Amino acid sequence: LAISVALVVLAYLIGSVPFAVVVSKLMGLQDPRSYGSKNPGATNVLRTGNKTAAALTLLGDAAKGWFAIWLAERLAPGIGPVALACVALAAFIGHLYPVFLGFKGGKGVATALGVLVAIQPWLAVATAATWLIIAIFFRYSSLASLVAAFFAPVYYVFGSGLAWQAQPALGVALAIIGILLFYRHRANIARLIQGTESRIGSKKK
Ligand code: NKO
Repeated sequence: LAISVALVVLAYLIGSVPFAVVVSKLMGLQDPRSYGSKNPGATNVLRTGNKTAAALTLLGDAAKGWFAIWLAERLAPGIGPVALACVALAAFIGHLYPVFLGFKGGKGVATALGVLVAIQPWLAVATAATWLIIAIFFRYSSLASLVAAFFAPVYYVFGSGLAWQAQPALGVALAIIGILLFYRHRANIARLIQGTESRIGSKKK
C-alpha cells in the first residue's frame, strides 16, 4: 500500500508539470494564462498562432499522462487495477490542480488522452478520432473535447470483450475523468450556448 500511495503522489507531481506554461516560456511566448481563454492548454497556446508551441504543449501534456501510468507499472509490476486507476486519476488531477501553478491548472484533455494511450491504445485512437471528427465539422476545440469525454468511458465499457477486457476500476476512473472534464469546461459550455465560443484557428484577443 505504501508503494501505491507513493506512486499516486508521484503521478500527481508528474501531472502537475504545466507544459503550456513551460513551452511558452522556453519559446519566448506570452504566458497562456494571460490571453484568450486564459487556459494553460494546447488550444489556447494555438491562439498565439504558433503551431509548433501548441503541438509541443499537446505532446507534453499527453506524454505526462501516459508516463505516470507507464512508470507505475514499471516500478510496481504487480500493480492492481484499483491502484492503477488511482494513479491515472492522480496524473489527471495534477494537470487540473497543479502544485506548481498554485493549483490553477488546465482542463485535462491532452492529459486524459495520454492516460487513455497507457490504459488501452485502441481506446485512445477511437477517442482521438471522435475529437477530430467533431473538431473538423464544428471548429470548436471545447465541443470536440466534451464529446470525446462523453464517449471515452462509453467506448471503454462497450468495447470490452471486442478489443480489450475492461477493468471496472479503470471504467470508474474514466467516468470521473469525463465528469471533471465537463466541470472544467463550464465556461466553454456557457460560451457554446451563447454562440460566443472562439473557433479553432481564430487568433487571440
Ligand atoms: O482554451 O478553453 P480553450 O478553448 O487545449 O480550450 C478548450 C480545450 C482544452 O483542451 C486543450 C487540449 C487539446 C487537445 C486536443 C487533442 C485531444 C484529442 C483527444 C481527446 C481525449 C479526451 C479524453 C477523455 C477521457 C475520458 O478543450
